Amino acid sequence: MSVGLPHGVFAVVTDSIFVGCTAVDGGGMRIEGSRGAVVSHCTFTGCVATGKGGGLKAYSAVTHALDEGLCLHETRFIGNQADVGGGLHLSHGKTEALLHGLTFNGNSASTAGGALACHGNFNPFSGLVQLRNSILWGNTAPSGPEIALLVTFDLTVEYSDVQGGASGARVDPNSQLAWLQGNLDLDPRFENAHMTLGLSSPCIDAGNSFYVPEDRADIDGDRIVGESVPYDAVGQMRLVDIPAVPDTGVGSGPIIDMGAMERQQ
Ligand SMILES: [Ca+2]
Ligand SMILES: [Ca+2]
Repeated sequence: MSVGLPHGVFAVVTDSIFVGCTAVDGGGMRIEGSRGAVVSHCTFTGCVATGKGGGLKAYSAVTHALDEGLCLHETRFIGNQADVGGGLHLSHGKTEALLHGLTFNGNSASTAGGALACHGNFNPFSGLVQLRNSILWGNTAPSGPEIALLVTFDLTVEYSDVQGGASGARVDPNSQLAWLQGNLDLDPRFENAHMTLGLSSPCIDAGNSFYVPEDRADIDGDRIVGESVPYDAVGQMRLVDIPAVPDTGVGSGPIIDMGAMERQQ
């Protein structure tokens, strides 16, 4: 079953697994012109869209423009397929999204954006998306196997491991890709199909702990939404230090790992 989130609502979807779902757009989930949305602690796997967004498509219509933004975090996209945006597709101007703690692996697009495609239609409004503490690795597409910025879209990337780096992304002439601090282009050394990081992974203790978003979905059920998100994508502690691994990231305590899965020991 796929889930569609319509105009005008503020949607919170958390702690869910979307397996083998199919749709024209948004194989697992489609968010269409919602007031805003939080999607966290989810897994999209084996979902197929014949159009856009194999796992998830989020789209801001002109009058319902995700005014309160999209926060998509601590979520895995594994082995999804689409024409554009094999894992995730964000479209139209005025979409503002924060993407944090995501892992994309094995997603494919037949046209562009194997992991992530951002498509802005309405000049001069460009969408603005911030991608932080994430891993995009082992995804495929003829153009932009990890990232495609189509028509007009701005994306910033920080403390993320992206195969092929900035030069591997497709960036259309009116789009901008800002490659900021802390990024890697190194094999994340997943040790299993859950995308757990192997102990030799360069992504361990390599993120920026200050970027952990607020727990707006209250994933730990303590009715405190202003604290930082306590869990990774599968409910393990989010901030864990691995003493044997040098801390290459940033933070005042344990350093977050890149991706959706925190190495626990
Ligand atoms: Ca860590
Ligand atoms: Ca460490």
